[in-house]
Amino acid sequence: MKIHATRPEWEERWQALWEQHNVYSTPKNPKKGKYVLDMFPYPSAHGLHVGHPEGYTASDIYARYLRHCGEDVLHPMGFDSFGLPAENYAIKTGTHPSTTTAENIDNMRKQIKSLGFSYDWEREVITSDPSYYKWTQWIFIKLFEAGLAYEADAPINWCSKDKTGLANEEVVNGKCERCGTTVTKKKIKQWLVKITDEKYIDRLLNDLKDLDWPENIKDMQRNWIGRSEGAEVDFQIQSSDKKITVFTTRPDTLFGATYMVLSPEHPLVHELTTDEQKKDVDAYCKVAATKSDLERTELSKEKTGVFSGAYAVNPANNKAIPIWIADYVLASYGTGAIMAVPAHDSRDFEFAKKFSLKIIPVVLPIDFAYWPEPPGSETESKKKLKALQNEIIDCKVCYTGKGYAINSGDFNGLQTDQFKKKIVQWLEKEKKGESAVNYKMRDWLFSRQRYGGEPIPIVHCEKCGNVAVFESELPLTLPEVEKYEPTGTGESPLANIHEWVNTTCPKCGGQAKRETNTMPQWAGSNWYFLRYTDPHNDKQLADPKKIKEWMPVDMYIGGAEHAVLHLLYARFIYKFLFDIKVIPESCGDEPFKTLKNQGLILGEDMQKMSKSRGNVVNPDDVINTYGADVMRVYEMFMGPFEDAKPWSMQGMVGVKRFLDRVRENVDKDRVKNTTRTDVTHQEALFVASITKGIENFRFNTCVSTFMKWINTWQEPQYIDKKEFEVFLILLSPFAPHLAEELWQKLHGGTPEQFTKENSVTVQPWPTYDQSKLQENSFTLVVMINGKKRDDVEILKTMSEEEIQKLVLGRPNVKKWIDGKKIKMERYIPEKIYTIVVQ
Ligand code: ANZ
Ligand code: ZN
Repeated sequence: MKIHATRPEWEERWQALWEQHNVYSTPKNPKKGKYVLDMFPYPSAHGLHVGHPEGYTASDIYARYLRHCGEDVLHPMGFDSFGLPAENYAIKTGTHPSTTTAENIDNMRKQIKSLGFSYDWEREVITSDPSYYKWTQWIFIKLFEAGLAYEADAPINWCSKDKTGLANEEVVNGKCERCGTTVTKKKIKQWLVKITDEKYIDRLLNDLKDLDWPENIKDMQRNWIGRSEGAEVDFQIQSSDKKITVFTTRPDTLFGATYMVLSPEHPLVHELTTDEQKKDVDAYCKVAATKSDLERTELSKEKTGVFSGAYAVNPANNKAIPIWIADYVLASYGTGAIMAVPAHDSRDFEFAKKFSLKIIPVVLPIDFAYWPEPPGSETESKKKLKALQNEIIDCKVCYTGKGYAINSGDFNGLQTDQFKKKIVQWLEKEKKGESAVNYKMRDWLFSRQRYGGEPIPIVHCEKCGNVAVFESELPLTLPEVEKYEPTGTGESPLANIHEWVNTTCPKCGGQAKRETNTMPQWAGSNWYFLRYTDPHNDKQLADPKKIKEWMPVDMYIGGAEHAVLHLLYARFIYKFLFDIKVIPESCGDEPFKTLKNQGLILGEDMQKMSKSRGNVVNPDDVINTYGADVMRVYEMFMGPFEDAKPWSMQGMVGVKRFLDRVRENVDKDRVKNTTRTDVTHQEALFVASITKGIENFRFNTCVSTFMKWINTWQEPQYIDKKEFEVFLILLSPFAPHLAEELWQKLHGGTPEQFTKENSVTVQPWPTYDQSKLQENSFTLVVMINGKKRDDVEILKTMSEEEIQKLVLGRPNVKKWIDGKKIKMERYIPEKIYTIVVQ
């Protein structure tokens, strides 16, 4: 659909005046400041996509609303600007990454500014700026000093095309997230950050419960941390003095452990494999090394494995059980070895069936609480239970639920939870095991073999080992290089700059070499919100006094794709900075009080927007044709903020018409001064609905309310100026340019007379008497032919006749009854209005 339109001329005019008059500068010395934060963008060459303005408009509405309410607000923006694309471009063209990045930032800043957001640009932060990454490096040194950043020789995910190590989260389905190359393992020296440290991991888990975040995001973090309670149990290897320790969440099934499995990478594999089995085992381990963890653990995958020839002793009953090697057991979880209980673990069950291994049932269900099929009558339920128990006893099914113990010696009859406790006590007494907790989360891989990142401020000295550079030498800046390609040997291009690499040891003054790996992109994004509180400080990361004025963030808005990693890393770093007293005590140790996730904006075809599908909407096109206000209001009107929703040109044109109609009231001189000083009851209802809508992030309902509101302005009547002013103040967070234009017109203000004080953006939020509203009105639901079609706010003072007239005149009702015969109408006072039409 094409309609003729141009961007309203006043939008750029007001943007310039707002900037000139510092309308959005952050208040100094706030008493109780409110911090409204967006996830800052990566300055990509493609510029903004329509998803950016969705979150930024929501946060802008919220920030503007808080200002109208008299709050001191911090609302900043910046750029997360280290990243692979600029570097890959440098490899292709030779253009320095910092040049490309600066151009992309300039372009993106311009685009963001064109939407009229109320950011305080004085506080912009850019993570690749040395004055910023000085403090990213400083944090690293603090982590290093606290023993939380360490070097380790570890197998890393290796992408042979990008020639770099990848974090687990950058590997998708065993392939490199960026280029799709199958990821292999390679061992090199890496820096890791100890996010699993016992001082942090349980805080990261437990503190989630007090956060005002979407529950699904909290669950994703919980699953990522993956805490399991259970036990470690030792199994003696037959005719050897070695033992195998396993981690199990079901120590109560110990008597049912009929074999063991080691992961192919387990250090004991080669030691215990017998000569006859050696060839098979070696061949098996070689193949396993090429598979990703995901491929190995996929449930649907046919199980593979090989017998080691060796046996271990089950500590519960002293029976010898065979030791197998199989890749469904991962080296990186628990102890890398398991006791297999095929009767009660489905992976083990499948494996045992395939290799004809023994199955001993040790748990029988007591009731159906753990069984998916709900029973019918009581006798039927008993029959079913009996049948199930028989199937378990006959090893026909694998039962993973709880129940009571059988085939478990003295423990027979115990129920699962009780059994777990008792057997752990027994194991501890016999010195054959102990209770244990395991986490899925691994330490955070904190180095990249790339040019584009903060240099890790460490020096390797033969005498002193790893030494941090002097803080006074920060920032340790990136040197100029000729070639940006990773060396392909696992080193970064910095390794080739000998003048830079060769240095002296800060401790002993002897010859030493600089660390040549750089930090991952997360390094700059896990603390940027602190820098906004004091962005130009060159003595401290931020003055604790300033941090105290704003932290914690009151409202954090961004995409759900950051649900796990960014938010987890940021929480960890914040807790660490809290512990070392960079964050004042009174701020608490959680950075983000409330979190909101925006939904994905899809193409008109309901598919994800992508170049190849040709369904991408370019924000610049929309702004240049319809203007920033249409873009803003439309994106809020599309649907509930958190939901995925398709773009619709038609919907956008509808929003344009709505804003045009608002403006025409002023153009046609329909707004008149009256003697009224107070808001009417009807207006109060609108104010209440919009206020609630903003507070609950129901911006789409706010826009509907605005539309309903202007429908009440029937010609030829005039609109009361007081009411129109209230309307403009409420509209201002959504469509700030139009609101300012009309506000100034109504008050005869010219651009020359403009000051911050007479701007619509600083007018107090209209108040209304909440109690009066509830006392005096109720919501009436209108049902037409059995379907809810409308709800109407009704004053208690209205007569039944007036209510009937109001209901039948509503656009949402007329739509369904016009041209039809009304067969029945019924009014249930203060509840439902029912209409049946033919
Ligand atoms: C015996 C057993 C019996 C198990 C039973 C389960 C059920 P979560 O809950 O995810 O922590 N396991 C332990 N280490 C493993 C590894 N490195 N690779 C693959 N599997 C491993 O899972 C813990 C359970 O996963 C452990 O409890 C172990 O199997 C298995 F009826 O031990 B169980
Ligand atoms: Zn030294």
